[in-house]
Amino acid sequence: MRNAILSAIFDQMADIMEILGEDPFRINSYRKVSRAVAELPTDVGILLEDGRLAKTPGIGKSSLAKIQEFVASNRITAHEELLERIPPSLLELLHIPGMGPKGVKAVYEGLHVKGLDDLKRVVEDGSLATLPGFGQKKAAAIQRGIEFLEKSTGRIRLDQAMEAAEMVCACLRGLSGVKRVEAAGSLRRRAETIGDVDILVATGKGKSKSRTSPEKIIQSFTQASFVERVLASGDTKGSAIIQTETTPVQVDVRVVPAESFGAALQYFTGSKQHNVRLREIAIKSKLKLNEYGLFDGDKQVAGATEEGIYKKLGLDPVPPLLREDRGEVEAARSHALPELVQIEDIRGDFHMHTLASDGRNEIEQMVGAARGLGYEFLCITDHSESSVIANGQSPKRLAKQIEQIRRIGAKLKGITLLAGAEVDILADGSLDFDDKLLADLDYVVASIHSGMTSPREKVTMRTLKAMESPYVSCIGHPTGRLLGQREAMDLDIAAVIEQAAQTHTALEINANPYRLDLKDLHCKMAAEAGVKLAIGTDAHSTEGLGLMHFGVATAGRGWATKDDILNTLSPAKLKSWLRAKRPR
Ligand code: DGT
Ligand code: CA
Ligand code: CA
Ligand code: ZN
Repeated sequence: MRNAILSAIFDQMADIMEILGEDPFRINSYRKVSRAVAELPTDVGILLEDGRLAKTPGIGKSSLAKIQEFVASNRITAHEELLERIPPSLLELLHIPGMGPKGVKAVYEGLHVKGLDDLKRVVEDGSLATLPGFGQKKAAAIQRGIEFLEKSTGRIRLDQAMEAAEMVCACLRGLSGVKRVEAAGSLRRRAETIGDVDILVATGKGKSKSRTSPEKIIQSFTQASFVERVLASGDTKGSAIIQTETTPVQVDVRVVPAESFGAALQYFTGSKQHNVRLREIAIKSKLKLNEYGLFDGDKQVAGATEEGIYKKLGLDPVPPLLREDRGEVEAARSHALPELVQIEDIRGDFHMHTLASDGRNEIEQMVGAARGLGYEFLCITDHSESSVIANGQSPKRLAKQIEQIRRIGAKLKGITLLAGAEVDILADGSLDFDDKLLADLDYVVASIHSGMTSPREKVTMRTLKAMESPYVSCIGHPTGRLLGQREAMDLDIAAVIEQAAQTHTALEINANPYRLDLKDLHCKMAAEAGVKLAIGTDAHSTEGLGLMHFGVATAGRGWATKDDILNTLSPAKLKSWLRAKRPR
């Protein structure tokens, strides 16, 4: 997507200027543009043309001119000029944990380091440790950072981060004197990918012999069996790479006294941008906000709880899912924060596979698992014929499965079994089954599983056309991305949302942590346009139904309330919602 490339260019311009030691004001403004562009809902070209881009906060006149140049020619002269002023390999160093633009500037100027090999050399010969501002400890941290970078692939998925957090939390919760253990950072905000896991530990007041000291708490973490490598181990802070089932994960643990726990939790939950806004508000009220508390001079006026801090700043408490500086601070001030959908509101699941296609369990087993989750409905959606590798069903097999579903459903009490299918959207936008068969289903999720790299016009046309069918209830995993594996299709998401609104079609939030598709920002756009969102786990086994919470978190990050989510309807209301699109 063009916006992502443009955002990265502005970020890189800021990095280079910082390495060159240029005007901090301009550096900061480029960072702002980078972020603003990354969050634009629509292609920059379109927003530029209709004048909306000029009105976007954070994008000034000179940046606008650069964006114009980019849209017209796919390049920015100022960017290319900046690139010529430093060795290109210098930018690689920014990926090393512990090396920011300032660090790169220092090694470039002080030791003539031009790339990774140079940096390794100055680490090994000891000259980095003698460079002002570095020292033994920092040099060692950078050495470990280099090793980590060479082994790791960068950001991890939410489920992987959660697994790591659970391992560490479990090991810390048992210690005496530990009052609370919570995950903070991007994990607490349920961001779609996670850089590292941040864990906070609260200890009780005063000293007692039986109580574990903060230093001992950190040691319990760094000496745990799952730790692969210790990056840092201090009095109140430790950092290590731990090995989960699928990936190494960096975990930071910090120990704070109970009276500062709320402040620390607020600070380390972030996001950084959200915190910057809060600090500005504090300063305006002549207060000081940091990870130890909210202070009036030397007096702590809040800090034990997060709510206390928000309240003292004149804000309603902001749910962690919303802390991205996307309007939540303003909403908190005017008591207009949305009441986000909760997992308890969810009455059923829309997307799952059984042995009939590529799932691992029988329909009856899926029903049992759904009951166990307290659901009132579930919908079986096996693949259609064109999905050959997924053992998609022929029309004949589907017809038989519908009969089977009706038979099983008729005997059930307290839970409604819906007959559905995940139907492929074919290359021309037509559907894999004919209308007569589709009409026998209660729910149809239509998905693209092929030709995902086709141009924007093509993938968008296919999606829009599928929604024209009166039998398509929902578009499945609309952008097709797989986090860390496959880019999203170049879909015109605004057009898809408009069509969904016009045609009474829901859009899926696929809850699988590889997908989270629609993603948060797209969910927000859809909900604002009045489009209903259907959360589906895309379960391929009974356990898969347990992924629902990832979808609910994504919905929440998209500011979705109960009303926006189809899963919160009773079976009766749901059926009438689904019938509304169909011919009478
Ligand atoms: P990640 O790890 O990249 O997925 O994202 P975060 O948000 O977990 O970021 P991380 O681990 O670097 O820092 C955790 C939180 O600490 C972050 O969300 C906000 C806070 N924080 C870190 N550095 C700064 C800073 O320079 N200024 C402010 N205001 N907050 C910071
Ligand atoms: Ca983090
Ligand atoms: Ca961190
Ligand atoms: Zn599926």
